[in-house]
Amino acid sequence: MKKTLLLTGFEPFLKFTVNPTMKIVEELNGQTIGDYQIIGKTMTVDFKSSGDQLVALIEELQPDAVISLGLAGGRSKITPERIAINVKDGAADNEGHTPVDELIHPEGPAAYFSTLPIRGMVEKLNESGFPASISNTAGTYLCNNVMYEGLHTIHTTNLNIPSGFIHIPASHELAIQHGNIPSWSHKDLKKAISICITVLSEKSIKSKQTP
Ligand code: PCA
Repeated sequence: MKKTLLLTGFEPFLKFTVNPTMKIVEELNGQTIGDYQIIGKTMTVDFKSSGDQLVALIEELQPDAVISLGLAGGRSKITPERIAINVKDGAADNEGHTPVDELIHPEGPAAYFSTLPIRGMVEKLNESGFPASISNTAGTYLCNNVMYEGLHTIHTTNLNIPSGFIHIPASHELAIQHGNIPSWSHKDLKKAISICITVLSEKSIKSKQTP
């Protein structure tokens, strides 16, 4: 049976005039990878509304899994995130908000672990020739915020679907604009995310078959 995957990216932010995650989710929108039909959506970089946007998409689309993507300009590898922490703090978002040491949900736990098969994703990416490693911090900016909000809503509504976040390096297009940052071709970034979705699909099948 076909399942749906909500795949989110972000609009450009700070000094980054394009966000490679946006193009990936636009191009993968409507495609099927493994068991998953992909619904691609782009979210705003806004501390006050990005979390609500993700929660609304989960309520409306009732996906069977959620993967959110974000740009980590300066990282050289694909990095599935292990953990989202209950903190908002950082540079100005696209609306000019600059929260300092704030909790995302005052009643929420300190952190949530990703429920994506992050180890399997990293292994498969490396086997396929793509540099990847697990990241132990998604930061405290919008990417952490959206990862926490997704896991929090899934946990508090007993949804029991896999959810998590993958940071990607800059595209060549961005590196040309910003000089000294590691970059990948758009084709490789998109292929790497497709591999992550394949792993999610295979791991889900396995866990269904295991008594
Ligand atoms: N990366 C930022 C926010 C949007 C994006 O693509 C982050 O790492 O928090």
